[in-house]
Amino acid sequence: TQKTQELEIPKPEEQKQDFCAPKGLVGALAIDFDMDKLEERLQELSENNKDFFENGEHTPENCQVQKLKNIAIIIPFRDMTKDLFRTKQLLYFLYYMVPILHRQNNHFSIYLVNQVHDDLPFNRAKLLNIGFEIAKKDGFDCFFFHDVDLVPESDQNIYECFDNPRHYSGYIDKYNYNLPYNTIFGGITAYSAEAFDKINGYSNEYWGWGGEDDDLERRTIAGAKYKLLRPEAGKSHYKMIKHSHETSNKPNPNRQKLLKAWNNHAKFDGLNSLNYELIERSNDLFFKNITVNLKYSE
Ligand code: UD2
Ligand code: MN
Repeated sequence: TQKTQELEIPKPEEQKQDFCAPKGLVGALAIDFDMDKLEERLQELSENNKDFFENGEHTPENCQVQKLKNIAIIIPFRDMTKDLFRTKQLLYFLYYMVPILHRQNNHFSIYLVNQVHDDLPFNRAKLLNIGFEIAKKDGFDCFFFHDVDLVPESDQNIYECFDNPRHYSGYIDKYNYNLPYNTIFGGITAYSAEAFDKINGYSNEYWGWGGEDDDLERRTIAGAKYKLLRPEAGKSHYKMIKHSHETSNKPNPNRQKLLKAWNNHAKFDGLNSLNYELIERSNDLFFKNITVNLKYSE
C-alpha cells in the first residue's frame, strides 16, 4: 500500500525570497557609436526591453532588492546643438545601458535632468543635486551621477552603492584607460543617500565647464574623510563618445578660485541651498524626464 504524503504548501508570507542577483551577464561588450545604425538599434532596444519597464523604471521580479541597490542614474543634460548631438548620445547611452542594468537585476531608473534653454551657462553640478533630491524622494537609495557620453565596456562593472562613495570612470578609452590624475572625480560617481547628504551634495556655484568634479572630491575626501575608492581597474573600462565642447558650456573662469575656497562654501552651498523651478516632469519608456529652470527668484 502506498501512503499518501501530505504536501506542505507554504503560505505566501512564509515563502523565503532570495536577494536579487545578476542574471545572464555576458562580460566584455563591443561598443561603437555608429550614428548610421542608431535608428535600427533603438528599435532593437525597445523590442527587447519594453516589457521590463513601468513609469520609466525597472523593478526585478521574484526577488528581494537589497539596500543600496535601488539605483537612480542621474544625467545632467542640455542639448542646444544644431545636429542634436547630445540627444544622439543619450539614445546610444540608453541602447547600451538599459540591457546592462537589466541583466544586473537591480531596481533602477534613469533620471534625465534637463536645464531649460536659457542664457545661463550649463551647470552640471546643480542639475545633479536636483536629480538627487527628486530621486531620493522617489525612494531610491543609491545615486550615480553620470555623464551622458560614457558607456561601460563590460556588464561585470556592477552598478551598486556602498557606504563609502566611489568614483566609477577612472579608466576611459580617451585616456588609454589610465587615470589622468590621481584624484580625478569627473564622469561618474556613486553615492548612498547618506553619504551625499553628509557632504551637502555638489556646490551649486560652478557655472560653465570644469571644477565642480574636483570640488566634489574635496568635499568627499578631505571634508568628510571618505576613502578615494574606485571599482577594480580591469572591470571598469569605459568608452567615451567623442565630442567637442559646447559654446554654451565655456570653461568657467572662476573655477580655480572657487575650488581653492571649497572649504569656505561647502557647508552652506549645496543641497541645503538648492533652489530651482520645476518646469516639467514626465516618464519616457526608458527614463524619467525632468526639466528645470535654474534661475530662481522669490
Ligand atoms: C569632464 C568630466 C565631467 C565634468 C566636466 C567638467 C570626465 C570623464 N568627465 O567632461 O564629468 O566634470 O569635465 O564640467 O572626467 N552636458 C550636456 N550639455 C552640454 C554640456 C554638458 O548635456 O551642453 C552634460 C553631458 O551629460 C556631458 C556632461 O554634461 O556628458 C559633461 O560635459 P562634457 O562631456 O562636455 O565635459 P567633459 O567631457 O570635458
Ligand atoms: Mn564628455
